[in-house]
Amino acid sequence: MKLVQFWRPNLGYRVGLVRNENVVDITAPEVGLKSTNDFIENAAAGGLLLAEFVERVLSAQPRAVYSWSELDTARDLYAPHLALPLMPPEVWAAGVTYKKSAEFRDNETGESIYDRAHSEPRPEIFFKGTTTRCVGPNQPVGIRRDSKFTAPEPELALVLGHRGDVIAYTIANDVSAWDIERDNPLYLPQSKIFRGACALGPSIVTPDELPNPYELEIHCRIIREGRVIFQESSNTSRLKRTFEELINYLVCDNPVPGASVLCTGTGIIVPQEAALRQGDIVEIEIPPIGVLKNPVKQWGETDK
Ligand code: DO4
Ligand code: MG
Repeated sequence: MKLVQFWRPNLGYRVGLVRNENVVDITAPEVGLKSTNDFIENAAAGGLLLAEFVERVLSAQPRAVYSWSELDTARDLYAPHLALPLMPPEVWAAGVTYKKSAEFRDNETGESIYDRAHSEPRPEIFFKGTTTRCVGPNQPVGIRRDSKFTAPEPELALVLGHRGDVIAYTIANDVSAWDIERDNPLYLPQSKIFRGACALGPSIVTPDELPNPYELEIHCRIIREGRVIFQESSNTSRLKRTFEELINYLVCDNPVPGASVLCTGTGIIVPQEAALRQGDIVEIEIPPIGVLKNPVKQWGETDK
């Protein structure tokens, strides 16, 4: 099952079930189901899987239907558009889970700290932010004003239940200021957490639709002035870690709230020549989750 959130003028945020090229509005405010988070909480409270719970709600009454193409558009308060597929109370991320990411970072610093985190039993896990730092499909991801080399990190992300179970999958762009991280690994939080540093979406997909999440193709494209200036693909089969391993370390004596997200690391490394610039478009595609597309915004003096 594939779910989205979208904005409907006059009605506010809605929850949608994606069926082929259409989105069925399954919001039921009369019974407290106004957001994806409400669906997640209510499913857990009733001891049901998210997909099972949605099926029950769906059968209650006829629903409005929208076409995907109508919703897949930039944010405009006066027009329906896709939004963040959920509001994660916390976003966490695992790092150097792919060899390529560890090698790139060690080459940059001349150290082997990344290789050690790649190889040792304890994974690298860091805090990535809250909903405030997240953007949904078609909303701008950011470049900090003090960074000259910010890059997208295309990642499969896990939506976690309150017991650390995987209740859905989504796409994340762990946008990172690599020059700040390269200066000194102790600057990691500043390279990772800022306005528009995390894009999520376009949908969340429940596990029944992704029988093997360790065999997913991940494609990334950067488009500048209508031209593809970078494209590369990876596959989750190259992940060094299992999701269980990552989650066990994440939730070890750490109460992560339900509907939080864990990004699983990047296997795609963008060269410095393709560092993000104002006006670029980043597309990350993981079939069957969809294409997460975001324009890039350079933050500056006028942005408070
Ligand atoms: O410490 C570096 C962060 C690594 C990361 O975010 C990744 O490999 O995806
Ligand atoms: Mg990352």
